Amino acid sequence: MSKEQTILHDPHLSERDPEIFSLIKEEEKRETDKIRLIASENYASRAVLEATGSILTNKYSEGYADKRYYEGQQVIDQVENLAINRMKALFGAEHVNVQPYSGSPANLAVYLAFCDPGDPILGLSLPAGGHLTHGWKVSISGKYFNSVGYGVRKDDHRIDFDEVARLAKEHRPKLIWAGTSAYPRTLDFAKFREIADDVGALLIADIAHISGLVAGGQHPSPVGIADVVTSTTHKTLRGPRGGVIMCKEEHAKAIDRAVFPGLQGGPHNHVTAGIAVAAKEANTPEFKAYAKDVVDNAQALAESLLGHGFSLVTGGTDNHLIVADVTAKGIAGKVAAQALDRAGIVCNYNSIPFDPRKPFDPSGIRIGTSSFTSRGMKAAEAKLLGDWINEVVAAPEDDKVIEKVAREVKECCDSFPPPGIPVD
Ligand code: DSN
Repeated sequence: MSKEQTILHDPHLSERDPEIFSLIKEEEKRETDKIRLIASENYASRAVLEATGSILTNKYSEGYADKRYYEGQQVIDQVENLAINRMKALFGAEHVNVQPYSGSPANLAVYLAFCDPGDPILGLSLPAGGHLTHGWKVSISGKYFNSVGYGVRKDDHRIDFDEVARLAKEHRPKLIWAGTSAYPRTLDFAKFREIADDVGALLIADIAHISGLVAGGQHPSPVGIADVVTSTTHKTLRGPRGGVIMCKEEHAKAIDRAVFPGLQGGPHNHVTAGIAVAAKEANTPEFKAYAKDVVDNAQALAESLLGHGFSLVTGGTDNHLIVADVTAKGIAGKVAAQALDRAGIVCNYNSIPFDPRKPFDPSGIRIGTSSFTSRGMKAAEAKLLGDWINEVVAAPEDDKVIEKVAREVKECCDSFPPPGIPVD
């Protein structure tokens, strides 16, 4: 086949599949014109997107560098080693595995490495701000293991370390999770370590939400304290959708065997390349400034919301996220989230600790500032954002208010084009 014929048979996406092409364009516009506040999302850079969208997707490479089950790994071994070494340098980890497909498989690999079915495990319960994979009953982690959940204190919604210690003594868990999905405060990894040591448990830190803050020096690191640290790579870290496990050298074999061949087949090499790029980007002074801005913006937004009389879980934030109990404003979380979406402000409804309402119709909303900050928005915009949220929550059915806020949000967004999205 001549070069011309190959090109003829390999059209661009816009020609090959106009439906998917135009849906991608539509999503680009949505991500450009709206303020995205979902705490687990971000904007990956153009460089990360280019690596992740590359031909590295074509290659199979089951195994690890120099020990693969397929030939032709001259390039892939270098890509994976770069990703590993950059993550090691970024977090100071002894051993790194960059193959988990995302955070849930990374956590499942930890169970496979250290637990047998039925073993006791201890994690922050989902309604208190924990993650599904830390033992919540509907997840495999709650079904296959004898899962016990600790909570937060009723008076200040902070992690109840007395309860963690008591439950650890009572149930002697194989492992203890220190990690969260909707918890706005700093985690005291040393305190978790103390409790784990008292009962001979492994300490596993899941830093999926905060890994960018850890890398940027805005949150204490569990590396060197926890036995194993898991993370996604796409939240505050701003990489592609992926997962990573970091551990002490003594656990390296168990973790690597659990990921492959225990749980997964071939690693997604295009994602590994994206992780390598993100780790390089995160090891810069610019990224440190970004991480600081993420926290500063969350605190400016919290202040603005508190000024409007919002009730915030724990009364504020130390990290990238805020959980607000909007029932105090006479509205349910889902109604608030849907009205905000119509106004161009995208967040998610969320349970609050001790929520009297059901998870599908809870009392709160969760708001994160990672994507907002990636566009270069700062405290002045965070203050405005608090004003807009207040306006919408006060009049969720009023189309005039929603349209006015949507116009103002769009105008603001026009001044802060997000990274990674081509300008047409
Ligand atoms: N479900 C994700 C979140 O939004 O926090 C984490 O996996």
